[in-house]
Amino acid sequence: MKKLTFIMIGALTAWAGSAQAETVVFSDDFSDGNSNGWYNSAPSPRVAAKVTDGALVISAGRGVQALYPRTSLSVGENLSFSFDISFASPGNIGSGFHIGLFDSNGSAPITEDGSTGYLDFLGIMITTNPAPANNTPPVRFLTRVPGQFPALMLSSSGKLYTPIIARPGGNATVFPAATSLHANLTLKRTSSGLNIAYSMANGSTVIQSHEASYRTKSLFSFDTLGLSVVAAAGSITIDNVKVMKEP
Ligand SMILES: [Ca+2]
Ligand SMILES: [Ca+2]
Repeated sequence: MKKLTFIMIGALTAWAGSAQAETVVFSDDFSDGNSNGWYNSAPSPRVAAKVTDGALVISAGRGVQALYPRTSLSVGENLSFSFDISFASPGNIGSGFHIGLFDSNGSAPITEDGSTGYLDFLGIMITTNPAPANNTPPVRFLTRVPGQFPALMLSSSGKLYTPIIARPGGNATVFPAATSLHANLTLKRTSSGLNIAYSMANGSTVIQSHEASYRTKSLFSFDTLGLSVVAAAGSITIDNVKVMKEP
């Protein structure tokens, strides 16, 4: 009996080990040369966001969204959204660059550019200033107010988004122009809500980061990612986009 128990514990440990593997929910390195599955905020197809040299170039003043399989988090699990990004000419503009993870919240799947079908989306959006002029903390964490506006994330106005924490935080770093940076936004479900962690790294050096917790009883499922840049913040190029679920 002792031996059997030992074997069973061994089997359970092996099972737990395999269950802890991370799952790739979405990935795109644009090596196929097209932006299929990505939808931009402009109604004219493929103008505001197109693939060049194996990366997605997003015009200044535009946003993109992509849908991935709806992923729900249990306590202790997290969803991480990471990508490489290069700013052509990072402009000094508050809330100039946005990263978001959203839940379509029962809306029909988006299948076209310039869609106005985002009205009821829920989600978390972070904004930062790509080139702050002084030491003012530039990073804001926001939640979307559903039922207010049919587009998703170009505007971060108070009517469309509510701050999770009143004061912006994070390091006031000027992003180097035309340099590949690595961005990460991770949402971890806790017993009281979500822990939100954002970082931007240049090589192995983290040049901007911020973290906060958000009390929620319901926002634990996500199926849409988004990125946008306001006009004065310059165009951006993104690559190696990945959404992972991790235990
Ligand atoms: Ca593609
Ligand atoms: Ca690529």
